[in-house]
Amino acid sequence: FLSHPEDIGVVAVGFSGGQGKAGVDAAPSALIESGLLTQLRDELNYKLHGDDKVNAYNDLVPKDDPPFRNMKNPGTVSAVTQRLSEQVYSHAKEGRMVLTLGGDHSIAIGTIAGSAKAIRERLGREIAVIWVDAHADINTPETSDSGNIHGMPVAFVSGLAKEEKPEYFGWLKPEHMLNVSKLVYIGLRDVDAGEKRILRENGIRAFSMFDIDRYGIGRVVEMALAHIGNDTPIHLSFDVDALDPMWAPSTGTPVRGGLTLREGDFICESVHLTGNLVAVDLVEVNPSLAADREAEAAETIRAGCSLVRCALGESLL
Ligand code: HAR
Ligand code: MN
Ligand code: MN
Ligand code: MN
Repeated sequence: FLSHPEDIGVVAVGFSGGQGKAGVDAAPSALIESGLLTQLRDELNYKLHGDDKVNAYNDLVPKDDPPFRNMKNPGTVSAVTQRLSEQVYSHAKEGRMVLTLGGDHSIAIGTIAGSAKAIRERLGREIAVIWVDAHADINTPETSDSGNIHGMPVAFVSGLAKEEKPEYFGWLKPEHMLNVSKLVYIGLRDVDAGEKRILRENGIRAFSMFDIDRYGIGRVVEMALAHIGNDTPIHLSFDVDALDPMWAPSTGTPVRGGLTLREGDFICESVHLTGNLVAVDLVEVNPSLAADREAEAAETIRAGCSLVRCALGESLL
């Protein structure tokens, strides 16, 4: 599905407004400083497009951004994700793979909107999304207890949460949307009651940690890919908190009982092997959140780099 499989559009999103903890905006520069882009260039031989500069989007932050329908920072998150959707779209419409380094998971509103629109225009196809996460991030503003938009991105890009006002995600149009029948989750273990109802009522395919224990990661990935179908462009949205805190402690909402790093890498490798990957997000790395800060942040950054390299084919022999 890529016309330039050796080209990657990189978007570095230094944004934390989808949740309350500072620091997740520093992730892209930490990932880049640890050598991720150099490795993609020199070891995996990709040609990278888009500058290594981290977008802070400060020009988009409204002076006053009061809560709306229970959402925190709604105007900011809407404006940033709208701009991001245009950045992702401009790479994807050239037939490049798009790699987005977050930032909190609210940014997936922009990345999915941008790739869905580009793939529709270029190929007349709908994308599938593999969402790897401890959380389902499918709250509507009304079902969310926290009001944090990083718990709502899937609801907005799938149209389950609707809003007309353009300054509050009303800019999302049908061409940006993800069909929930093409969504599959892996790694869930902390899902709110309202989210469970949404998953059930919409028949959304989800593999929890229970399924991974029961079937093993190999069969789970096989079933997830079978659900999507083997001729479908795939957008992989990987929240580092899908990994167990043993491997990724520096993240805003760690949940014990998660994936091993090896299981996370396996998911990424398997998706790479389909040959259908068109976009990757890596989100929720927060280098400033850790008890033993330096060591734990470094461990989390290392894990994030490993996931991205695996998604881009590093382990192919
Ligand atoms: N479900 C909770 C909420 O809506 C927790 C949000 C999830 N946090 C994340 N996203 N890191 O995966 O607030
Ligand atoms: Mn080319
Ligand atoms: Mn998430
Ligand atoms: Mn999460």
